[in-house]
Amino acid sequence: MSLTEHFRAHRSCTTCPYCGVGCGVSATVKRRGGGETVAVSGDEQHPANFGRLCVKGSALAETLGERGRLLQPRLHGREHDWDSAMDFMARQFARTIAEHGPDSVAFYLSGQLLTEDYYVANKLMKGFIGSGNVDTNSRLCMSSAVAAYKRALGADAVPCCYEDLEVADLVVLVGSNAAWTHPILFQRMQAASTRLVVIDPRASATSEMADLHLAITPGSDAALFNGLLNFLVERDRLDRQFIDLHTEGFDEAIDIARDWSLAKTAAACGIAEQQLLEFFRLFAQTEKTVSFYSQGINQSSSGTDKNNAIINCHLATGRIGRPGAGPFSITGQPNAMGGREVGGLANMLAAHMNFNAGDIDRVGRFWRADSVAQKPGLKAVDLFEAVERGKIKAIWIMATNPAVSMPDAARVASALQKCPLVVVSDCVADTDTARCADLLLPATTWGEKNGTVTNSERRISRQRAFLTPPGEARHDWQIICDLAARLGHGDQFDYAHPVEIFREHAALSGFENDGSRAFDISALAEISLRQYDGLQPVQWPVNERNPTGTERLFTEHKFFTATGRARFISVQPRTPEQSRSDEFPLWLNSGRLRDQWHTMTRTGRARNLLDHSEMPEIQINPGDARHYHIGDGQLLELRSPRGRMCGRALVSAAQKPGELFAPIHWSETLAQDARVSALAGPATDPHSGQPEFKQLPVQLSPLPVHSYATLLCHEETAAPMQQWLARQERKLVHWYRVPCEGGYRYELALRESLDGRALGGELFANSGPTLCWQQLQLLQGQRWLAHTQRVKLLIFSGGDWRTLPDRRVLEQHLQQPLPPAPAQLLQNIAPGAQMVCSCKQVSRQQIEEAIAGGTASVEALGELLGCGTNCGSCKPEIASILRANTAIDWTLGENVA
Ligand SMILES: Nc1nc2c(c(=O)[nH]1)N[C@H]1C(S)=C(S)[C@@H](COP(=O)(O)OP(=O)(O)OC[C@H]3O[C@@H](n4cnc5c(=O)[nH]c(N)nc54)[C@H](O)[C@@H]3O)O[C@H]1N2
Ligand SMILES: Nc1nc2c(c(=O)[nH]1)N[C@H]1C(S)=C(S)[C@@H](COP(=O)(O)OP(=O)(O)OC[C@H]3O[C@@H](n4cnc5c(=O)[nH]c(N)nc54)[C@H](O)[C@@H]3O)O[C@H]1N2
Ligand code: SF4
Ligand SMILES: [Mo]
Repeated sequence: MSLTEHFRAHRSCTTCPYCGVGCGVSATVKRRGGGETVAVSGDEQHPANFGRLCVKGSALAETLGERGRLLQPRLHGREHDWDSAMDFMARQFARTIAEHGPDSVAFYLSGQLLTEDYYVANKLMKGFIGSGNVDTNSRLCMSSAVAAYKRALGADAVPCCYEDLEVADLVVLVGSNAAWTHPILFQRMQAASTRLVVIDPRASATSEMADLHLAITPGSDAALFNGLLNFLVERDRLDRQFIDLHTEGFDEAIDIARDWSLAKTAAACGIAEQQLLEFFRLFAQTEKTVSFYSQGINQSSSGTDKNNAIINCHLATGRIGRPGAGPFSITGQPNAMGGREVGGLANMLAAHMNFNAGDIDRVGRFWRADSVAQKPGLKAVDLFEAVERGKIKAIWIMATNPAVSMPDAARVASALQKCPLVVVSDCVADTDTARCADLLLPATTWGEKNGTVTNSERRISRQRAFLTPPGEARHDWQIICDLAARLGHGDQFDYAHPVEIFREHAALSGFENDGSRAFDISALAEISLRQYDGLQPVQWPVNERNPTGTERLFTEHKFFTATGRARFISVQPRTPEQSRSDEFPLWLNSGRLRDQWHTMTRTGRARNLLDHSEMPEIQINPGDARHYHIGDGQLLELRSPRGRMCGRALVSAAQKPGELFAPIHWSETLAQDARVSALAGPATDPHSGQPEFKQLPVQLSPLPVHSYATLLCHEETAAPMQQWLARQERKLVHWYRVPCEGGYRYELALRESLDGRALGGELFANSGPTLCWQQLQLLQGQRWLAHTQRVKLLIFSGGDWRTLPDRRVLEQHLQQPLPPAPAQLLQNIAPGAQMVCSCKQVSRQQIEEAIAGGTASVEALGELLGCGTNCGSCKPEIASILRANTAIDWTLGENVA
């Protein structure tokens, strides 16, 4: 065998499957002997990231591999071949539709599907089954931004591009923690030295780097931007010509905004007038201003209005369609934008067309479909309510985990459990939603899939396959077309390759368009397979007028409204629908952590990514912590009118008094009672149907714990361990687990002392006499080791979880052979360190020691320890450790409120 045959490396360019920045990734697969290794790096040619990747993107290779993957269809828990699984599904769907009509079935999709997957799913339901019941997790994410753009600009069209963030002199980040959630864009702003204002009730990694941080009262953004509009009028900082020539509705909007004096706005927002004035002046003076907004704005019962309140200020100053200026809604998921293009939301039809007679007829002719849905379908919250009420009797969920991410998550899970047919397509075998499924279908995922995604700046990029799908996993588009064929629509779903779907999608976008619809990629309608495979990232519209794509929209100030003018929307600010009370006196805010993606089915596989935070932590202000007698690490229970969740306290001055913050990432598969969305009620925005997630009224109580235990077991012991946990309601206060190399680490909080020997006995009930035991009694607690030739179980218990041994060291024992004297494994191991830099594995303690030793800047710490020198995502935290002695003064906010 020659050396080249033995060792082959193949490099391909693709796109990151996480956030809406849409970074280009270069993946190199090395085939050595029988095995494959993958290395990823940033694609230097890609205009989103020019070679950089954040911590999640950098760890992509560690998330690959077969562990935990769903490899074969499973019907009612038993493995089946594809043919019988699909046959079952088609018969059930056909029967349900025949008996109860098309609206008795639904698809619930995801902004993580590729455009080609999304297109065929939408076409099947809206064109051929004949129901509008296709909704997507983008409802929880972008739908208010969509509704607001449509109201103001006449189309769901993001005006800006990434370069605007560098050209701008001021970027106002509203309800965005971009340093963690859109890290590469944030780094681009930082590199360009753009001035930053952050509007967010809490301090975050983003506000840490800002020139000005307005820690407003939760939910008060519309008041803030009405106040700004009023200020612009009062100080005559308007672009009168732009308003006269290119907009409508200004007078009405101003009539309401005029009420919002500086004093009234400051009071509503809970900040000092002086601080507000500083922001207003900065905005008024700076022509090149981009407003960059995300879930702090969208996830609200008045999110559409909040979006419009921001857009109003841009219209009033003519700051749209110009380099370095515009209202920039930033998308969350890698293909949230692609989903909007194909009509993935229940109230859109396809290719930016709506449910009006003309569009319905047009789409029907194009698809050669005579049963096109005549009306919008149910939006996510209503859709799952319809499942609960038995109106929807068959639902197919693809690439999303609603039993974790939907408001009232526990109720959604039980609605699914009652539903006659639940089909779930996922790449992962065990998710909260998969546990509710009748039929599980194994999907391919990143690295195996082939198609396109569109990022936040309307840029279409290719995801390219470089790995062979494991087991019997199939592409989502293939599974959808298979169902279509079995339902009798084979002719219209006869695609051999995603390029054929893409061509059709592109052709539909241009079909009878004539400039009436923003989304138009008709220039790509005849793309060859070779051109598709070589497609360079391109921003839509891509049509006859703009054959190489379009950086910015609205440069000629022509909008997609009937009059061609942009619309001011009169906004009457509203407070959150779910309100605080004596019984539920605290606000719970929720959002993302730096190193995890959503429900952790993928990032949770990269062990290094769990170092930053491995358990659900509830952030609480030090004053509140004192009031409730809570210390750092104390186990807490939160209750809302809807549900409950548990987590450990993280006492932090970043939170204002009366406000808590919890991460969205943990699910019931990873921890007990850890779903933050279980606390959310069904309050939604009236225009978009987007749920109110960011302001939930809760009560808090510390949970008494008698002792803690850390338990390490191999993969094969995990199932009996889960069963044991399920039986411990009386003894167990809380558990969570960390997937690690070769097995799991469980962290238990107990009402009594743990009898490790009894637990081990249950887990190894069938091991018989081959099981050996070691036991060690220490002052701090007890330790056990149970082992056979093949497996080990290590248990360490004690009264304080932080004094238990370093978990990293313990985890290594799972992979190593037993030492000659096995009891050695139980000897003293020091407690562990908290990692700040995941890439270079630098801990908080190391950084603090270096600071104490005189190292005084982020750069110098990087030189000394390496922290922050790879992806840079941890730089804001290093800066905050540096500034740790300057406490944040929230007292002002408290007084005003
Ligand atoms: N690391 C990581 N990155 C991600 C994701 C992930 O899971 N992990 N998910 C991606 C997805 S799908 C999305 S949608 C984006 C979301 O990106 P972001 O919207 O940036 O993320 P969040 O953490 O949900 O919320 C942002 C901020 O809104 C603030 N906020 C809460 N209430 C209010 C309010 O009333 N007013 C204002 N002004 N702010 C408020 C919160 O305190 C929080 O800091 O992130 C994307 N990027
Ligand atoms: N309280 C609260 N709740 C929230 C939010 C919040 O801020 N606060 N944010 C909301 C937002 S913005 C979002 S976007 C949602 C996200 O919430 P979800 O969409 O529910 O979360 P994910 O974990 O991304 O779910 C994606 C699933 O698809 C699977 N998957 C990955 N790739 C593929 C593929 O190619 N094909 C298939 N078939 N499956 C695949 C993954 O394994 C995973 O199970 O959460 C929402 N919920
Ligand atoms: S910023 Fe990070 S998560 Fe987002 S696309 Fe780029 S590498 Fe992926
Ligand atoms: Mo999202």
